[in-house]
Amino acid sequence: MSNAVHHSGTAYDPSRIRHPHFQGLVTDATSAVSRIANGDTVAISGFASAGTPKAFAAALAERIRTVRARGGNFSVNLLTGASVANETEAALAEVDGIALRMPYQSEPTARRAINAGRMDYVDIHLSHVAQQVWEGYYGNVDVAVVEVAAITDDGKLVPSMSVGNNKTWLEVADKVILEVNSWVPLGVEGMHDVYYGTALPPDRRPIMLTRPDDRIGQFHLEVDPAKVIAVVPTSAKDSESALTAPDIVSEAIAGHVVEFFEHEVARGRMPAGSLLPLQAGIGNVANAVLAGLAAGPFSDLTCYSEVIQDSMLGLIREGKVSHASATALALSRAGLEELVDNFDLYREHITLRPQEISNHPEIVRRLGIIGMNGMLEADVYGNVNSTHVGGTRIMNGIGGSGDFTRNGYVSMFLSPSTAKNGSVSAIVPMVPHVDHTEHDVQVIVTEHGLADLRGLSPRKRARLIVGHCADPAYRPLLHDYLDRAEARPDAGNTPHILEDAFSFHTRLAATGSMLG
Ligand code: 0RQ
Repeated sequence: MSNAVHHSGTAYDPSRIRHPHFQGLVTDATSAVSRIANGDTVAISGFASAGTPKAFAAALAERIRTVRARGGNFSVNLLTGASVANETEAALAEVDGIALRMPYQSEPTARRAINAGRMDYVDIHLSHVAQQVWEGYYGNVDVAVVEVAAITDDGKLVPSMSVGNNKTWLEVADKVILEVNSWVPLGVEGMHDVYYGTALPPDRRPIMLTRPDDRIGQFHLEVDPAKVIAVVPTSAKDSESALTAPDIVSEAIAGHVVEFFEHEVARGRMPAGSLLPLQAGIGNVANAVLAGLAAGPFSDLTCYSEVIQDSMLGLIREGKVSHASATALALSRAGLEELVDNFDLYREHITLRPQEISNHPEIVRRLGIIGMNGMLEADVYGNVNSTHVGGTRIMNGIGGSGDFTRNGYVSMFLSPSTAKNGSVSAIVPMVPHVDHTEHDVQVIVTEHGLADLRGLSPRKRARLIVGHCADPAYRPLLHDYLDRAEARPDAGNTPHILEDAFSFHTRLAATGSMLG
């Protein structure tokens, strides 16, 4: 492979940048970010650990430092698909370079800046992002920075390991910087399905996707060449998702989920063997549940989710999953190696779509998705807090969990029954922040058991959640709360003692444990 050298001195691979116009725009990241101005709204590629621009953040952070050293100020508003690679988030958050962040983050430096009030954070459903940006709630998008695997000889873009909002960013931004990452195997071409048929009301039409393996779009992203101000060659791996092997807790949760699916099949609510398309959130519990399905009696499973984790590759390889649709690949080092070594296999069984489509309420409802997401805590009636520790401090964000929970066929929340070595109960009288209401949450699962809330009144739900899901150490406290709440003359349909409802949280703040 020859490395051509552009007049700027930057080497590039002509098999990656095949169009002469784009070859003429090759430069390095430092000069590319010099076109970004203080106060700009910058929309970048990236979803979970995949497809984040590799050179942009360090170069922009350096520019911010330089401007500040001269007494100036510099920050941008940063829009993404979801979380992006931790290095990117941290590099910009460390220099307080992000004034406003949307729609999701999961990185400690950014989290601290948000909770300290130094970074504005708008935490929205991932399916809403494109629409809200088109509607102008975030003002003008000045620059898009999008990683691609290659630029074709007719000027189309081969997406890299995630699609996210890239189609929208390329359409709405005034200026575009492309990072062409030669680490991404060219074998990725053909794995994407980029749908160009979305519109704003009243011009919307049905999205004709009726199975997870349907293709409704095209392989490539499009860009107006006149908007492209720089093409930056890179060659760097996606950052790796940190996954730990399933432990006794996540395996117990997976066991309850598999048993539940068998029960649903026996009741005729789901097809035997294939079930219904699965959505699994990100993280160790979701990964363990998918791994647990490998041992279950299911075959010909499908997945319609937003991220694909390692366990999904295993299910595809074993022939248990026939097709997985998502917007990003969020893999560990071993998962990345497995994918890259076997692209021909996985390209047949994986489709990556824009997140407008992977998380689309219309499609989630039509396909009858089984939604499985994580939570910080649930209350005894089934309201779920996924985002705010103690009701005030952001953890990550709602991400896609609401898209799937509100519209899914069965909406499940999976979590260990306690956090912080048992000092925090994941089942509490009243959640101090609500992301998913009791009307949307249908099944709660912890290592101790599963509560199927469908068809039950609030009082019945409460006893089931406490009896099946709460850690046994917390059950007496929770039952006592319910006994007292139900005994009140004004107990009502959803009994609470409002002055006591947050006693778990205040006890935690006072003594360091919800028990003490
Ligand atoms: O913190 O590691 O510092 O101890 O929260 O908890 O148990 O490892 O679980 O990784 O699945 O995360 C809700 C955060 C769960 C996640 C949440 C602490 C706990 C630990 C993580 P430490 P676990 P998970 C698709 C769907 C919203 C977005 C979503 C999430 C840390 O699932 O962000 O679903 N969901 N997206 O100790 C205080 C509690 C706690 C608690 C857990 N009650 N109080 N701390 N923790 N419960 C993905 C995308 O959209 C890309």
